[in-house]
Amino acid sequence: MRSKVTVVGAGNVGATTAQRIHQLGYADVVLVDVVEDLPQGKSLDMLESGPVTGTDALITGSNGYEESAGSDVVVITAGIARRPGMSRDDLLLTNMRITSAVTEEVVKHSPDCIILAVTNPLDAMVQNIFQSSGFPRNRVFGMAGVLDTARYRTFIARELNVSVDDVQAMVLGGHGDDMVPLVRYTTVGCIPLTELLSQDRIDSIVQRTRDGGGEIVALLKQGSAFYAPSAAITQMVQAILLDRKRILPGCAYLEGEYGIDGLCVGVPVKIGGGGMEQVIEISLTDEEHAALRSSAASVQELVDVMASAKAEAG
Ligand code: A3D
Repeated sequence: MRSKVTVVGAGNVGATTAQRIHQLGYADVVLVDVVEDLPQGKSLDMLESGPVTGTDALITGSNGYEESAGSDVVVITAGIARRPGMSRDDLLLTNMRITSAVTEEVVKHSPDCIILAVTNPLDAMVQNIFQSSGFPRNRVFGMAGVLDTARYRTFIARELNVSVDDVQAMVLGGHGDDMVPLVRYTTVGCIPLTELLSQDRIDSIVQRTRDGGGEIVALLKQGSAFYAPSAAITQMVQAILLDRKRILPGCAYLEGEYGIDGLCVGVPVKIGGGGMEQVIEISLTDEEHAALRSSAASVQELVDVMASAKAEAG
């Protein structure tokens, strides 16, 4: 029996994610969106690629949640994407309302699922989905660090003209301008990055990583990145479905780890069949720790804005 994965939001990220997961062949996929006929059309198109790509997995589109019932994993990409000149904060309250409504349906139809949140602003949406779901923290977490790390690894591999496979790295913190690439833990074929590149070059790669989302938005003119994001989501979904126990950066609800309590922040986690099975605590220098705290403070500001809006709405 194949696993079942629902992807909510059939836009650029959701549809590309559905395509990647469907093509793996070991999970049936349900694609949900509010736009009439859109998820049905995209799913049928993907289903018809099966004979060519060699997958027997099913993929179905829907404007409701009945078809999604009993999903093992639900990926939430529903929301409004960031447009040029728009800050992540502008998206906050609209996407909060969208993700709250989506979560209610997901919990009703798939009470045992693992939710992977993707909608921006990521950390705040993970917090909102976690609180709205009532699920334990291992079953609600977010994708951002795998994407940020992929960008960082790409820039390092291109700079040194080496395989991306040999660049090991981890980006922590919130998915925003104050993310925390851990240069001290970055290695290339086991060699510390600091032995291979000057501080100036490292600083410029770190800055380009921080600006990575904006760089794509500026080039695309409309919409935001989706190829690398969907690859990152698929890696996390695979880690769950195949119980791989991968150590990856993920946005998790912290309960005192790293001195942060009651907030969703990007940290190293173990991902397997149980979802976010463990928060991995690594030692940080005072400077790295201060950067993580400052990143968490930015997330807290958004969480406070959401709490005020919810209180006002009664
Ligand atoms: P887009 O192509 O606009 O797709 C969003 C889809 O969500 C649209 O098809 C909408 O119709 C749909 N939608 C809106 N409201 C609902 C609802 N209530 N129920 C179901 N579907 C709904 O955007 P995108 O696919 O490019 O991006 C999706 C989200 O992911 C945005 O919030 C992005 O900012 C975010 N994103 C996050 C990352 C991270 O690394 C965290 C990366 C890329 C995109």
